[in-house]
Amino acid sequence: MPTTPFDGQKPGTSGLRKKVKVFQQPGYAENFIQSVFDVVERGAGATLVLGGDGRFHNRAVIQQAIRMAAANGYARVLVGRGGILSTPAASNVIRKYKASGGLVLSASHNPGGPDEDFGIKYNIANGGPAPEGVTEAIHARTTTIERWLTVEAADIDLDAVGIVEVGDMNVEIIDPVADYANLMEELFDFDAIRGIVASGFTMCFDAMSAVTGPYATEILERRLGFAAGTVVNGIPLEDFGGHHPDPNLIHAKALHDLMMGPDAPDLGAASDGDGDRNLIIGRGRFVTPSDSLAMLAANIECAPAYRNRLTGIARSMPTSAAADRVAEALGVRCFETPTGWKFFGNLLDAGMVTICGEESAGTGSDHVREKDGLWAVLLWLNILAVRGISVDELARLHWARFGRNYYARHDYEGVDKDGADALMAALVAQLDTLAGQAFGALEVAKADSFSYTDPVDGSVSANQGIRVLFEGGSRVVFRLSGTGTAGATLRVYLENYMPPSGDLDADTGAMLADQIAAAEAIAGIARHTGRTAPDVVT
Ligand code: VG1
Ligand code: CO
Repeated sequence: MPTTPFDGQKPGTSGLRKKVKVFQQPGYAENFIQSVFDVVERGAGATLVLGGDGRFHNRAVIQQAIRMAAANGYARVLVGRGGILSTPAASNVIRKYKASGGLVLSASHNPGGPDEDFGIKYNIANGGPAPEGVTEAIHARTTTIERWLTVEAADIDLDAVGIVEVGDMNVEIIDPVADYANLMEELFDFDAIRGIVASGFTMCFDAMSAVTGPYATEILERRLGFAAGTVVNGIPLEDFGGHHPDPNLIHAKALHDLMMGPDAPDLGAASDGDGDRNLIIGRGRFVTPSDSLAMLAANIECAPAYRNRLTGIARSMPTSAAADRVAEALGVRCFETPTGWKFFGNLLDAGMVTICGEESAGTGSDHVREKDGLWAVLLWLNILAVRGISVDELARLHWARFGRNYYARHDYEGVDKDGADALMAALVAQLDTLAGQAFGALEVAKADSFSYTDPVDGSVSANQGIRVLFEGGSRVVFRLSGTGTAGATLRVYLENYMPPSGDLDADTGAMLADQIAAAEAIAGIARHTGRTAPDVVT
């Protein structure tokens, strides 16, 4: 007798994401949370961390999760004041206070509000997203669950730091910013950054009315001395001011325009709804996330906490191979994982990699087990301060040494799910015959469906995207999003490598024109989706 409207939807790349209206159905969030509590490992006296990006419905779910945690035998819950914890800050709190795990409430860069998106994700004791084995178990539980447990208790005051009791459990409301800001101060050379700020280095940080506002204001303006007003859109709003809190060139267009204009500060940066993504733009120079990973890795020695301890670099499969060249030059290992931060967890725990990144504006390191937007901004600042150069100069020097991976991602959003599935099925059906075929100027060298075997626990994740590699080293990758909430989203990733001897200052669109044409010819995007152009190019 299932007591729930939960439709057994599999949690995607980053947990469960649905429209707020779906989450508001009686028993829906409760089913998912109870399924988590039923299957995850924890000892007696366990601590749970709770926090979210502050979007609409955040507080309601936090109050309910507190009552349910009390009924499920947790001894202590740590909640960010106001129900706020950025995703990387939640990861840090889980690790620092040795919690058995945490519930992170967010739909990341998706819009918020009564008619928009909500999400819940479970992070394990290492502070990272639950690995596939755990998410599979949670999902299996949601299909059989018949009850959820709660205590009868009134809502608590989420805005007052301190300790209250709910049932037999202590609820501790903590400052969401302090622990995180202290960690950043331990990792980076704040004196060096203060030095360039004092000599006139300027920046603009767009918090996109999302969770990073309070974090950025504390760290950039209060601790590093950037002028008041450096952080814009710094107050978290339940609907993000009606915008997509997605730090890309479309949704952070105002920042991009500023950085390309005459009044550009030295650095422009932004983060997403839950604070785990980052956008980096120098004066007149956009840095692709794939390049950012490579450039940060190549210069990581500038940051005190990383000196002499780079063991390896990991990137998700669709991320460009720019980082691979850095790993090779530095003599450290390089790993290619499926999309989603959870795949970096084992590598980080085993000390096999120090820095990780994804093409989708995610970069992070072994300091927590999530990607971390402000961390990436601070590492950039640390590097620029120590090297005393601009973002543009750093990028040019990097390409002159390693070559340049021209790169773009084309997203076809909200397409018909059957069409998207048919497109992927047709790609799979062609895999064995693609090699040797020519598409315009390009000849296919190899095509496969990406499958990953975790080098630590041996688990296998198959069907993680279709890779088409061309002679000469360029490539196209196709995969369907696991985070959308409407229809399907097709992502097409395009990459073309230019060695140091080639043209390092070309237009990205022109450099990828052959790959774009080949992608259409191979996948029949227009035929399957009815779309002749992507909705978003990043
Ligand atoms: C997207 C990105 C992926 C990222 C995931 C979660 O997933 O492509 O790289 O890890 O979002 O990021 P998908 O399945 O839609 O391509 V976040 O900031 O939403 O936690
Ligand atoms: Co995010």
